[in-house]
Amino acid sequence: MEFSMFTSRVLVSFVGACSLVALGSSARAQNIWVETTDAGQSISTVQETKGSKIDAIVGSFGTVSDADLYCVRINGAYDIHTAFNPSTTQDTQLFLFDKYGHGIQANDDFYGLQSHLFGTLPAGEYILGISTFDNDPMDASAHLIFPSYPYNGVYGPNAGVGPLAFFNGNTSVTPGSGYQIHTTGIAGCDVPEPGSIAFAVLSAGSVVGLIARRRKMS
Ligand SMILES: [Ca+2]
Ligand SMILES: [Ca+2]
Ligand SMILES: [Ca+2]
Repeated sequence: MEFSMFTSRVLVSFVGACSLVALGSSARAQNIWVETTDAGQSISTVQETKGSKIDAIVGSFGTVSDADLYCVRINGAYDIHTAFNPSTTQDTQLFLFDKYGHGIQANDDFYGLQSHLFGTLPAGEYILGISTFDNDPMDASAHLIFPSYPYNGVYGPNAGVGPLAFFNGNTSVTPGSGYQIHTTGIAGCDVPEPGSIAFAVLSAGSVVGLIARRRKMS
């Protein structure tokens, strides 16, 4: 609830897309990704986040059928949960997919109606999704990607389902309602793969070596 004093609109004007903000009496530094326009709800319209460490994602549900997908990087342990302003009681759902849209984990109700994902994943890009009950991710054959009942379960994907194709289901969310996703172990998608850094260093070394060899030969 550390962000309750801010609305997402204030955050947009105050911190821009991703900034360092001191929040609350503890004045802890927080890197907050603010939804830029509306994050998409298909694999081709996932919103790319930026930053070496993201402590929270702040956005809003523009319509009753709005779902938002964010590209994030995870490298090991992660913990992701929702929290709304105390004045609202939206019923969130959280989803984690691989970068191709295959389901990894989902939860609807963990803390009351709020949602919680946690675990450990190999280093890579993932898609973090949020919607409100009962707007669920479906595959191309209109199968639910995740079980949805009991609502408090933290689920892996249903057997035999394909990647995310669309969201489907009725919600009672008030259009324009804001959400806050608190994240631990999450970075932006602009952070390069550890392997690609090593490759870049090796490539740079190879170029230097090649130049040195050519100078010796000339
Ligand atoms: Ca949105
Ligand atoms: Ca959206
Ligand atoms: Ca919920």
